[in-house]
Amino acid sequence: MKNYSLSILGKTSFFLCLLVLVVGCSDDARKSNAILSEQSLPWVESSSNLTPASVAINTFDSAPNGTILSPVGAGVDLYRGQSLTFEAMATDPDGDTNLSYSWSFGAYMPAVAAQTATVKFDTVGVIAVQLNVRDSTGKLDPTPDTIVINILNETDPNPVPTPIPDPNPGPNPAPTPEPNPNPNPNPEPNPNPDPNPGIVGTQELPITVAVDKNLSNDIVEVDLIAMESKVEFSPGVFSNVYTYNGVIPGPLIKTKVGDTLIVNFTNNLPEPTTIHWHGLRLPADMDGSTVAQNPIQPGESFVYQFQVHDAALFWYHPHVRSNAQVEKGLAGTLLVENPDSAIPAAEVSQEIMIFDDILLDPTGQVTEAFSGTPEEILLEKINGREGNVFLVNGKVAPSIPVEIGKTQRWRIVNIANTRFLRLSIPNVEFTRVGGDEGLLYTPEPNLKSIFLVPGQRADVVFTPTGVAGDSIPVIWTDTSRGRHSISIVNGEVIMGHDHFDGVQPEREILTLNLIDPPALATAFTPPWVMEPVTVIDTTNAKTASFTFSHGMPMPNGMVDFYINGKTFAEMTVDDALDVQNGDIFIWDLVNMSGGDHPFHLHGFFFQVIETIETDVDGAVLRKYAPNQVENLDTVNLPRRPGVMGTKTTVRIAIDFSPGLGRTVEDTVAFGGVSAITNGDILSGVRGQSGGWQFHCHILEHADTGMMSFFELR
Ligand SMILES: [Cu+2]
Repeated sequence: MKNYSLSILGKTSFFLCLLVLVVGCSDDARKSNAILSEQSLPWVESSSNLTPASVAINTFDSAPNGTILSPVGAGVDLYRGQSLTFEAMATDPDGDTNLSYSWSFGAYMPAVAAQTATVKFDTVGVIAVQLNVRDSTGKLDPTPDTIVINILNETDPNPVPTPIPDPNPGPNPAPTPEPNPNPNPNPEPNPNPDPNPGIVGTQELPITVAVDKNLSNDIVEVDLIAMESKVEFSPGVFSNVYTYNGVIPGPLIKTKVGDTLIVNFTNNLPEPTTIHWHGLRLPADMDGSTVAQNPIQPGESFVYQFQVHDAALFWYHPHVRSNAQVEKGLAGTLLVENPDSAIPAAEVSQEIMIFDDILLDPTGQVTEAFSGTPEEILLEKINGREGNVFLVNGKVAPSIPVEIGKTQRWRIVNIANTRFLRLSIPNVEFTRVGGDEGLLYTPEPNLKSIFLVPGQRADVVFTPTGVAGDSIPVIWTDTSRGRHSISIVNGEVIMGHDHFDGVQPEREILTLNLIDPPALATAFTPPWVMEPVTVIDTTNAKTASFTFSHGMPMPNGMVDFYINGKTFAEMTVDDALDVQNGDIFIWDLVNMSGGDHPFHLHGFFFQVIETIETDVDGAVLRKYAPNQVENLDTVNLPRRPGVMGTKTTVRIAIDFSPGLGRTVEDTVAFGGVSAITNGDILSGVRGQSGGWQFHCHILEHADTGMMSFFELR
């Protein structure tokens, strides 16, 4: 066994190696050993000579900073019901050997504090096991070992993959008189048959929580590793995915207002990536967009560090080839809590609900972005990608217990590439208490459904009623958003109205199993005023206008999406809007196209002033304003109200004043897409000056050009 040295902050350093002993649980012991030796541990030393007592795993390479050599790919395969014994051995150069060890197993099972831990795995799925070692001063080894374990359901070590989703279109809900050569551009699986009988009945929706390895009360420090993994969305079928730390969704990062978040990020993907912190007001050089940061290359690391200021649910995802990387699994949540919230944690039962959909092929693999025939490629570009499998917290059609009479607070995020989310529960009325950027000024009660475009969040409460033993579905309902049909006839692209738009079959994506509460539950009613909102004063605002449109679809599958008539790739710094620190702006976001576009602004809040529909001559057809002023980072731009030439304009206000720890200094050499650099990001003053992106959050549209940026000076 080899020991590799790690150098860490300051004087302390550990010598660490990790031992995994297989202690089979009775009958399965031999099988377990066989599996480990034959197929599952490419990174094990002397894999030809495995015995149950001496499987040594080198979790670190010889790099002085202790780069994690493994896991790459699947990691360890185990069967449900089997046990693994983990043994950690570390020597402390301080010589007092007063080390403490703890193991974390995501949210699936409790953490264990010991040098040796034997753990039985009863949950099918992917579990990242992390080892944390502290020295006598309490200082944590900054590079904990992580092992990814696939817990399999089958007893056959080589299960024959069975197709899960039915990629064929469901039955046509209504015959249509108009000829449509391609009636269903976004194939839906048959809505009725149980898509995943082996997973239905899951009693919980665990989300792995990132381990905070920093002792300071106001610093949260976590490690994220982007890696290739396998997950079992359907029993026995392993999908090759991308994950943060081996789990889908990525680890939940828990912080409180004012905390400094440090994320030690390593890219173990075979392609470059970044992390964008969706909705966060952070320094420009931490934003992770491609005008803020050069992509992090495979094998490279990057430290994201910023303070969190707003109590809300945020999420993080790549900003490089985001349509492909997010679809393959890279997305996680960041919760910033306010200990003095108007909704005390003790009053409600809080759940984080991460909704997604993915497009799996008949073998259970994620379909490549923009693949297939030119017609299929155009459909994915024009309409965005909608998947055939719905995921709630990474699970297919899960069930969760819900206490009757106990108010549920659901923090919902829609991380789908494209799918608009309209959720309802029969006989339930929701009260929306918060959105993208935290609690509303006043609650919005009596809502029959919750609507979220990709990227948006909602904070809702409701109180379930009924009888213990009842099961209640959570239903997704389609929304008309301007989907198009595409056909290529004689080398000519014909784009038409899609009669499936808004009428796709309903789907039951989650089941609530009603249970009696342990004591008499009392419903919680949020206060009438929850959080003050500062209305942006636009008296002396500057103005800017951005049009959202697309070019002609070509028979070879090409189509460009534009902001102000250009794709992002065509833009130079000369195209970027100039913004001065302290400016107040009114932006007109003008949708000229026949489809909706969810607009997302990086790094700053905005407030919607009004929405204006105009005819071809510019005359106002209709105007409407939101119910209340709300801070947003994502808003839907509804499609034009009529024929080409009509427009829908969403008018927003943005305050570019520095603050929140952000100064006006520009610490990074920006200059737009042609001159990006990482700069020396961890030294000096941290500014909000720099390049900031805004784009459509239908990721296929963003990737096809509907993305722009401004320069803040
Ligand atoms: Cu769009």
